[in-house]
Amino acid sequence: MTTFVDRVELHVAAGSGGHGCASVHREKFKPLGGPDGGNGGRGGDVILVVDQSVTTLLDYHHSPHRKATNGKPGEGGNRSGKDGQDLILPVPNGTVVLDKAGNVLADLVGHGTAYVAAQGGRGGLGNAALASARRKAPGFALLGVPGDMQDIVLELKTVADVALVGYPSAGKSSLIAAMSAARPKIADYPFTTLVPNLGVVTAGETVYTIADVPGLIPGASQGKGLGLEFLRHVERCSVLVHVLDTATLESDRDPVSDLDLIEAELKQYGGLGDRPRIVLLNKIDVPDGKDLAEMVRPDLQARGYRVFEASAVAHIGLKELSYALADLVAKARAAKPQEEATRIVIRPKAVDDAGFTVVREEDGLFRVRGEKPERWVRQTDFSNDEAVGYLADRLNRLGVEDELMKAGARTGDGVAIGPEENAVVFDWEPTVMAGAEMLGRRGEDHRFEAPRPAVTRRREKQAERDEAEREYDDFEPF
Ligand SMILES: Nc1nc2c(ncn2[C@@H]2O[C@H](COP(=O)(O)OP(=O)(O)OP(=O)(O)O)[C@@H](O)[C@H]2O)c(=O)[nH]1
Ligand SMILES: [Mg+2]
Repeated sequence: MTTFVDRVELHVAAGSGGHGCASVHREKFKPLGGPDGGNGGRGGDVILVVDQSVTTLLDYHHSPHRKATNGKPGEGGNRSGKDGQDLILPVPNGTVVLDKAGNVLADLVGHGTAYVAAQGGRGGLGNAALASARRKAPGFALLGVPGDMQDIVLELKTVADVALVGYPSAGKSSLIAAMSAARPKIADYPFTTLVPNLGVVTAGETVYTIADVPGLIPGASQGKGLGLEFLRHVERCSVLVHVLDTATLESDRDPVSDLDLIEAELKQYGGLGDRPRIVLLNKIDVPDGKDLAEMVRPDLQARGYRVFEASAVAHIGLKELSYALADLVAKARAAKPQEEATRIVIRPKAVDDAGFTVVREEDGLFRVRGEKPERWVRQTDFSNDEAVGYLADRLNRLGVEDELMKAGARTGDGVAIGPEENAVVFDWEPTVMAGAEMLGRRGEDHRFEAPRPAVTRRREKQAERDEAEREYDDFEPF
């Protein structure tokens, strides 16, 4: 079984953020020196980057699971955890990124063009960063957010100016070898070429790229031979060359019927009708081939084609061909200015960061969806009451409580935060939250409290109000 490497499914996982650390500074004779837990590091991203020296997706076929490293947890003594390393995955120029449903996420053209396929999770804040006037000694830290996981499909659509199409063994790869410095595999059996080869041709002032496509045979559109799927590589080319074999030993073939057949297959594939075409009669170094070429030339010209004769092996007629192609390429470029796409970084569309929704579902469950509430839930250590209280405060501040109330939620109703398959569900207890506020604020450690002058207390009150107006998220490093 041949291995196709111009389409792979890739499973990428970004690194998770490191957990924040909850720690209290300790010194001799000063047992409670204040919170000093550092922040967790950010998880690494998985980034696809176009690298001109990479020509196939073979690597990803062999190992389709890729993961960036996690951020390290924070430590006591205000030490932040190290960020995870981004994982850079080099891909060929012309790689198209799709989701599993086939939607195009990105079309990567131009050396250095990058696409963030999975974003690393944020590191959790340590208790030092969570401390505030209101919450002097938080006994908790935030968890790191798990990294993004994505299943994507990579498809290679070779970016070349000229595409060579034709039967197997017509000499397409031989032509690339003769016209450029590329050294593709050449052999006298069909389907030698399994993935397109790319060569760079210089003709006078013009430099252009030329690619071959695995050979086509009758019925390719029905999946015969290597099928039609390689024609996607032709889609981006601006000029097509029909490479016709004048020296085939197969008795039922001749250049004209070969051409008709390949044209029929191209038509079946579709979308290539507007590309200028050139006909190349190859292998004229063979005496019978030269005769046959002379014979069919008028026929082909009558069909409106410009006809060239060449021998890839004996290097006949190649200069003429390469200049004619340069001419067509130059015209195509003039008609469509090359889009320079160097070093563009494409990030997945940002999710709507601000909003959230509350929906009452059929079974009476209230479902909260939104980027922030869902992330906050993931950052919460549910074994720590204080951390849960902090989550409640955050949700409150965003207005989730109010919306739940408006939607008709009552004490004891089930509330789910997150999507069906990955939600945190709890019983709603709005009064407990309010009550907690009366009993004593979360995170206050009364051992710190000493009698203070009125002016200090007033300053603290103001600081509390200031903090209340601030969005909690502002503290978080991104
Ligand atoms: N005599 C002669 N033989 C040629 C010429 N061009 C190619 N060949 C031979 O034809 C055979 C097939 O050549 P390739 O270049 O591998 O053909 P291809 O079109 O790339 O074939 P696939 O990759 O299988 O589609 C090899 O044995 C070549 O040496 C030519 O101009 N003259
Ligand atoms: Mg070949």
